[in-house]
Amino acid sequence: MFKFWKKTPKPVEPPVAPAGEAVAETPAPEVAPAVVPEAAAAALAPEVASYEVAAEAAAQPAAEAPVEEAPVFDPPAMAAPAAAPGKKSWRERLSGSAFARSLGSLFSRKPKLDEALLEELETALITADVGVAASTELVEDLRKRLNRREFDDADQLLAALRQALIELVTPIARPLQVDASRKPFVMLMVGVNGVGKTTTIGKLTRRYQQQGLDVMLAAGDTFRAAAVEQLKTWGERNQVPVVAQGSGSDAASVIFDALQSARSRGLDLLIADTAGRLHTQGGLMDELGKIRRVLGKLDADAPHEVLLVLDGTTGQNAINQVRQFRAAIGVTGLVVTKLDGTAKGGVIFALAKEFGLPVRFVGLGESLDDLREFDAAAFVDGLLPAALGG
Ligand SMILES: Nc1nc2c(ncn2[C@@H]2O[C@H](COP(=O)(O)OP(=O)(O)O)[C@@H](O)[C@H]2O)c(=O)[nH]1
Ligand SMILES: [Mg+2]
Repeated sequence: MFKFWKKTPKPVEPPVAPAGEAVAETPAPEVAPAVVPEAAAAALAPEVASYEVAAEAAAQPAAEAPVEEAPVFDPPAMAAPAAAPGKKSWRERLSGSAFARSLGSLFSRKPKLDEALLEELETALITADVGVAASTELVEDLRKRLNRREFDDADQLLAALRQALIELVTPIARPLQVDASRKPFVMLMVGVNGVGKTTTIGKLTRRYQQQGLDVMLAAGDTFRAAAVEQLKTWGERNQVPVVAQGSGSDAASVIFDALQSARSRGLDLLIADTAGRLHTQGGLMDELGKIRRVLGKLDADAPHEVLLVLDGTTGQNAINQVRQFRAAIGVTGLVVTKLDGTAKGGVIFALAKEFGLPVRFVGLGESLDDLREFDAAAFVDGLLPAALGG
């Protein structure tokens, strides 16, 4: 197993990898170290579907392969996360959020329709990360309608709130369309550390495979060896090839190689991981721009989707992250993870109000099933008291 990767213990210095900006700007062919020898590439083809076959490739002279040191695959780590016994509902997943709990307790008291209720509602929304702008606007609209005597009781006001919340997020519930005419369609995952980029890649791999797409992964988080290993584990689980170089290598070069390899094999989808980074890390933020420029040498439109992954528990900080990553590389879609558990739940409304960027997926837990396409009504109903019915 993994002999191919074990093969060459020589120092990892990608032969013609774009080591710096200057090199990255050279014409594509020179930037293109084959990440794997052709034979190994073939051995990794999805239809072969086994890393055993890489042993054959190991028999090849490993001359030009920028191979990293022996990532011995650890079988216990391979145990797939227990598939949820029966997919959990949005409400089951979201009911623990501050949003669901505070609105639930507010309306279960059968409150009187008055200014105090509106103020309490506004506080509850702001506290649940809906953001001041969106909360104020929502409540202001309810206040007008209350004054026009549109509501007979608190339940009617709640129903109006539900409608307004759905209207707020419906425009951003735009699923990601993997354009089949792009071969491969290139998806780049970006975000700060620990938000769930790599885990989401694992879940997306499974999802797209089930849709019949041939997927390849690129280990563009070259910062930590563990990050490369984590992605390979997902590759192994799903039996898809993972293009990687040693940790410390150039991320743009790894992803460029992967695109070349995926293209030459006619694969449908390339999903590239990247290292977590903060806007304060100027060099790392610049690296994103470099990734785009280098990919552009092979496909002017790549990456076709830049997915910014946001941790749903970070609240308003998510807004800043969108600004920063938009400026650094441009963002075409969002994934909001960890909405289960301790998330306050409201950040998606704040994002909708502020940016209008599509939320492609949400993470409602750690199992494979828990990455869902964002569904505006299901989401809102998962947050609001069940009595509302939906
Ligand atoms: N509860 C929960 N945990 C998640 C979700 N998505 C990711 N995680 C966890 O978040 C942690 C960090 O994930 P990882 O993919 O390594 O983050 P990365 O640094 O952005 O690549 C891991 O423990 C994941 O299992 C989610 O939707 N819900
Ligand atoms: Mg990661």
